[in-house]
Amino acid sequence: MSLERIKIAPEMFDIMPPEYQDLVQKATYGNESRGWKDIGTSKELIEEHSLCAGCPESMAFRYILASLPNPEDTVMVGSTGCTSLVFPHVGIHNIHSLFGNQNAIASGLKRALTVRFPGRVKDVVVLAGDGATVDIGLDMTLQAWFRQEKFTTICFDNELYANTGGQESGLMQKGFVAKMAPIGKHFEKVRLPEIARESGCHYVVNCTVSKPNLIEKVVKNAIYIAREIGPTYLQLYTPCILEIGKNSMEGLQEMRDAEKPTERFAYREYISEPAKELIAEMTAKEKERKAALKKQLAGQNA
Ligand SMILES: Cc1ncc(C[n+]2csc(CCOP(=O)(O)OP(=O)(O)O)c2C)c(N)n1
Ligand code: SF4
Ligand SMILES: [Mg+2]
Repeated sequence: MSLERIKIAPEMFDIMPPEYQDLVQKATYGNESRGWKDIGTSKELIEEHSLCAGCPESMAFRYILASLPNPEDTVMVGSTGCTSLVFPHVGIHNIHSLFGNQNAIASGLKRALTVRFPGRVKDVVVLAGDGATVDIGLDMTLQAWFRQEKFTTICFDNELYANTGGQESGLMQKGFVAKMAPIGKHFEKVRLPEIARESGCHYVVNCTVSKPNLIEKVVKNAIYIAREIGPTYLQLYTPCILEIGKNSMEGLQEMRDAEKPTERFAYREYISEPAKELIAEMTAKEKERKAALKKQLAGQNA
């Protein structure tokens, strides 16, 4: 979907739902410098959600949607879990896959879009829980990375199966006791960021979603690198406040605690050599663009 295509024909305008009119007129589609700062001032691509009040997944969704560089031409692929409760409210094309199949679906989709729309940038972004990414979907996740499929995989890591009441996941911490895992986890949290790197991802980040500017940066990097070079992976801590017994105001502090230097969500990043070159090129171009804009503004004000 391009910006032109989502314009409403004038004779149909008044019969379109108000939410759709609002989206077409006030969303940040087509704005090159869109980002987290648009949240609250422009039409957001998510306004309601059916997650628990205060669930950090809702913040994560907002930051990610605000940071997509090309939302009109992005398709997100979701999987069953708490994340899938949000997709029906999102103003971006999205597909729900069978639990665990998300990276297989995304592979076919990305290839099909490339053939169907040659010369047009079409981004595919997988967004799924840890159960979908590392347990039931691990084969699909890894095979997509081995094949160097050009899309981004984002895992909302809440360290358990939240949507089905709290079963153990591969990304759960050792020793953690959940409602449906009463004897405590017996083995260490799977090191998926390291596995992603070994499996061919060109950009891997492990962090929390406590800082919107950081999320904007890593989402943009991940998408640009996936577009040009190959698979990218973001593992974002979005604690299940319901399962760890926190109230709706405590999710942010939980993330801040978990990102301290010795903790499991301390910021970690890997960038392959070709990806580093691409980021350097893009940074230089962005600098040029901003300088040109400044010059133009100065000219207008003179
Ligand atoms: C093929 C299949 N197996 C199992 C399920 C049941 N199921 C639904 S959600 C879920 C767990 C989701 O956990 P996760 O991916 O971590 O997402 P979260 O709910 O924690 O965000 C499971 C096992 C299913 N819907 N489909
Ligand atoms: S169960 Fe947990 S992860 Fe799911 S919506 Fe509620 S707080 Fe969020
Ligand atoms: Mg989970």
